Amino acid sequence: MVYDLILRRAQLHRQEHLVDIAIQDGRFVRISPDLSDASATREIDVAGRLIVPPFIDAHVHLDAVLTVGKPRYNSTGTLLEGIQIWSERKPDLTHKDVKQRALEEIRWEVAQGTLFIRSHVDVCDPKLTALRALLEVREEVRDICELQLVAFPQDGILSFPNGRELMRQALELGCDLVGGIPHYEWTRDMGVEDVHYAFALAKEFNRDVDCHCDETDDPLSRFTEVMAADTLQQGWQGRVTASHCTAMSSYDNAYAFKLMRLLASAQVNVVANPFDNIVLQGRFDTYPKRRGITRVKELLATGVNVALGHDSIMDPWFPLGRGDMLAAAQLALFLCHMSGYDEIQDVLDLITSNGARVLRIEDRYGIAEGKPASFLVLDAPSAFEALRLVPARLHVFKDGREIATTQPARSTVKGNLVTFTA
Ligand code: 17E
Ligand code: FE2
Repeated sequence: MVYDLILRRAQLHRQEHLVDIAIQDGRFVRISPDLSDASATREIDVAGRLIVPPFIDAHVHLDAVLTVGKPRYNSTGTLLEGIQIWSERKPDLTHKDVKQRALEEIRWEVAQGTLFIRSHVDVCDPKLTALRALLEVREEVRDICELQLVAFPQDGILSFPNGRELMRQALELGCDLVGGIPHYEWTRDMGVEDVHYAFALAKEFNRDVDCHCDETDDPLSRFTEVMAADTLQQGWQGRVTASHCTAMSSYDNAYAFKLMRLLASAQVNVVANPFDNIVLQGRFDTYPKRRGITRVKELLATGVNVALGHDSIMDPWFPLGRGDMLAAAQLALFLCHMSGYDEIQDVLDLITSNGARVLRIEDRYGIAEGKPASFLVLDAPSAFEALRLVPARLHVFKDGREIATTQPARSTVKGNLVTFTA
């Protein structure tokens, strides 16, 4: 048998021994400690490097990427000023502008191994300009990246004129999921209604739910519990994601533990966004300054599925970023105190298998015989080293096809003692 491709001496996450991996017709067909009796049209000796399934960006705003500084930079660094700047930029959005920026950023993500992306799209725009553009992008990038779009009411469902109808229109146009923003509605009651409306639409259109929820340091912002209750009442277990949930880091512990158990029993996923959370939260504090990222480690210990998003790449909320989910994972490791050896292994799951569960793509995700041959070759031998170095993604494959390659940077110190490569 001559396979299409064989990877030799591959390290898989959490496995002890190296394996050879054979790929045929776009799928993994054999994974075995030794395929030395088999050959292939192309063979790559990965020499003990880590092979992982593609990274997943479970939360980003592709309509806003690469707009930083236009019309102005965020000087307070708050979420609120970010929303204000975005509302000034929104009237100037054009179909072409949104498409060009989104496509550029998707290329950055793909180059670095992220092949599944869930993007929120602001629908508080009577013309739905960004949504129409991103619906086209979703189709145009299919050969390199799978994109899910969430109808996201940035200015509120109840607090924005015609908000309910715009959400409905977004779903009719083909949005994949229903979003929400309860903590930003004018009142607590309106926030509760924001969540109920998202679930009602989800039921009507048979869609999953992913709301921005409790993205604030206000310890009294308690809408994640409403999402969990609606999930249970509607029988939507496994189909719901609460994004950000930064208030959870400010809740009283007694309440936080009650909530985390409720989320676990409702099988609600939580997505944290380390770049934006650490930059946007804590802005009304002096010292000590809250970190503002949700309780990732404790949620995992309670049995809640947690994944990560990049959230922003050069936009009114976060001016920096390069679309690298491995860098996001490294930051989460620092911010969430997940530096124990086993915890470092878990951090890799946040941008791989846990993300796959959020996006509900598990049937076609992972390195196993029969699954589509989508994977990355990292220039590191383990999760530990990958999170230490944030190394190059040497090869990026989707369905057996190589779609990106990167040459690692090499440094040489010209003294007489060391040659250091990184
Ligand atoms: N909008 C929002 O409400 N929160 C965010 N973190 C971003 C946009 C990036
Ligand atoms: Fe977000």
